[in-house]
Amino acid sequence: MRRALLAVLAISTCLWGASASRVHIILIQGFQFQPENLTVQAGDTVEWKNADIVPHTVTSDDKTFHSGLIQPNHSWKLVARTPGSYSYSCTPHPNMKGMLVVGRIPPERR
Ligand SMILES: [Cu+2]
Repeated sequence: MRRALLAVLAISTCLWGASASRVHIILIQGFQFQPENLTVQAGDTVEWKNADIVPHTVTSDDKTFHSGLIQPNHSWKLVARTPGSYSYSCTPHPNMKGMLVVGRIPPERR
């Protein structure tokens, strides 16, 4: 009886953990960020994967984040901690633009 209760507790802890923070993938392909606009929650991880044959960067206009050159077939991860709207672009190709919105964690997920 007691063992069953512990098992239930363990499972619910795992489920809560899975919904508390997520990993979002943005593909860099054809000189575009896909998706171009992404909204995540604070604490989530965003991973940009470069599927092109040239290096790109992920650089926010306000310089909050800058990936450095992401080589082809490499990726760069950011843990989005501070809520806000961040427009970003690629330094070598300024016409490549994206928007990352970091929302606050809703009370039910705290
Ligand atoms: Cu680029």
